[in-house]
Amino acid sequence: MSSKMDIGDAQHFSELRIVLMGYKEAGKSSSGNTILGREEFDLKSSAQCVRRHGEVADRHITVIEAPGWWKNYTVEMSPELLKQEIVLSVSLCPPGPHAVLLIIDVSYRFKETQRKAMQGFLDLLGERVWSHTIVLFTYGDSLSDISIEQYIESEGQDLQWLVDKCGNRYHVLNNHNRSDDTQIKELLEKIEETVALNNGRHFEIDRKILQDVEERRRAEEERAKERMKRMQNQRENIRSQMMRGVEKSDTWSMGSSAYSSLGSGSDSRSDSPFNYEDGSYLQKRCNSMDLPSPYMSGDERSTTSMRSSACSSNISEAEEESS
Ligand SMILES: Nc1nc2c(ncn2[C@@H]2O[C@H](COP(=O)(O)OP(=O)(O)OP(=O)(O)O)[C@@H](O)[C@H]2O)c(=O)[nH]1
Ligand SMILES: [Mg+2]
Repeated sequence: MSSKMDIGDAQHFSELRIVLMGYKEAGKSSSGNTILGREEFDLKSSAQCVRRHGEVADRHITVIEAPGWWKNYTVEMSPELLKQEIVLSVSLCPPGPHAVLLIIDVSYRFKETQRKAMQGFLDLLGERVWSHTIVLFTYGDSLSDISIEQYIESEGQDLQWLVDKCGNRYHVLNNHNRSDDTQIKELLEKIEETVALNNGRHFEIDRKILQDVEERRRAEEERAKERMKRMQNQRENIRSQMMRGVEKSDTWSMGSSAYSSLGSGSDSRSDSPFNYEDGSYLQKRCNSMDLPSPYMSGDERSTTSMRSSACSSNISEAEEESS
């Protein structure tokens, strides 16, 4: 299947596949919407990749948004599931993306940590990805009257290093000005130039890297299923032990009422946890046990765990920024 058409001197592609990557809140979804010319991506965070399509300037465009990493976290500090999802993002537009757009918000200071994170996450995809990567700056509106080149120069050596590493390929978007369609036309042309520099080839991730991640993910899913099974058995055991306790307690209470009627006068049963004759105590105990529901789906489970680690990251991020 050839997606290439010749229009005059320019190489015009009838189909383009794009992956958006970057830290959280950099403007990935907004850029996806600007590229597709409509609200295709929700502006809410997702732990999974999101894929959308559209027809733009005579091209069929597929855009994948990979989940964002925490701004002040390097790849080593980031959760395993997030790293896997980022690697898998490039396999969601087979045979592979024409370009990876690395999103950077110009209203936020670019520091060494961000450079390390970008380097680390892209390196997960293999060295070849760099020749298909374009830095896409968002918040172009906040640049006011300085040019993007002035911004890159003033931001320091970490950003300059990153732009150089991407072969000096960059573009700036103002996602709050959708009426300016030249910004998208120029971006698509830059993507086509990037493909031309790669001898007309899209990016294809090393099969070995993908297999490793898929195998690890399958093994984790198996372990998660096993854990859920163990937890369900454990709950069954606890329940049946408690039921046996209720039965014993009932037998005991019949006997003890005989004792109490012998003259102590005190109602020792009032302290007994098994005092509810209708079994409602048992139900309450089971309901209040701090155990996760065994009926949670795999996605919810991964989202929950990502969110919880994400929450702790968020706190650290806030602390780092305020210090
Ligand atoms: N002023 C301005 N705001 C922008 C621009 N691009 C994105 N935003 C805003 O930045 C915020 C985050 O944008 P998103 O597109 O949701 O960012 P994201 O990277 O997809 O975020 P996550 O998916 O949560 O990681 C939103 O409030 C957007 O409206 C831009 O070019 N200019
Ligand atoms: Mg988003």
